[in-house]
Amino acid sequence: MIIKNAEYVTSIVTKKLFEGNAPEVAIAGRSNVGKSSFINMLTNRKKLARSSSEPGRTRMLNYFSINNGELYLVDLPGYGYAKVTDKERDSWKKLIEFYLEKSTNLRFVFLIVDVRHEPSDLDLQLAEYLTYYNIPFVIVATKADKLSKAAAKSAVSVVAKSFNVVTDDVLLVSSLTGVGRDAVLAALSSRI
Ligand SMILES: Nc1nc2c(ncn2[C@@H]2O[C@H](COP(=O)(O)OP(=O)(O)O)[C@@H](O)[C@H]2O)c(=O)[nH]1
Ligand SMILES: [Mg+2]
Repeated sequence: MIIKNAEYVTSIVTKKLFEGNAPEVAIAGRSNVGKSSFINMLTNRKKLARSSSEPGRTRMLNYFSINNGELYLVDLPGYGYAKVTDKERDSWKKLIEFYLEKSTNLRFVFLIVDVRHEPSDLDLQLAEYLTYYNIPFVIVATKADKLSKAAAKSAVSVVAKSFNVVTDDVLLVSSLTGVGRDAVLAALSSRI
């Protein structure tokens, strides 16, 4: 697909969905893994989804409209950030689960991991959760620019093995350089 334009639509902080009339694709992953940067890279907009050096601060679901409402990208709150209270963590989890279970327009989830690290238990739990609810997901290994080509290739196989998928099912991207952007857009086209 070709992304011609993108704009911020709304955020939700409570269990009240935004009901647009278009397919939705959610972006999930640990806090600071690069979710917002991934959205910025896809949309060619440096500051559309705010990328922050202060992890764990996205407490909302943020909706972005692509091509004037052809599609919505939904930036989910990141998980796994240590410096939050149990109560906060619990309310984010409930919000994410509410969205994943109740959104009728959700087509699939981009599950973002850092290519340099083995997926965490929380990443694997999310994959299991999505499988349980029959929500398709595409694994994206980001920050490819931080490794050499060869190292990135073997890191992708580690990620694939953890999720029990083949390496072709893991999209290697860099939001810094735009590597992998075409493959992500192809995944979008074929799944919405
Ligand atoms: N080198 C590099 N840095 C990245 C990449 N993606 C994100 N980052 C950096 O990682 C940090 C967290 O990114 P952000 O998009 O805010 O993560 P989020 O919390 O998952 O939304 C920021 O400092 C980004 O600049 C990437 O592909 N390459
Ligand atoms: Mg973010």
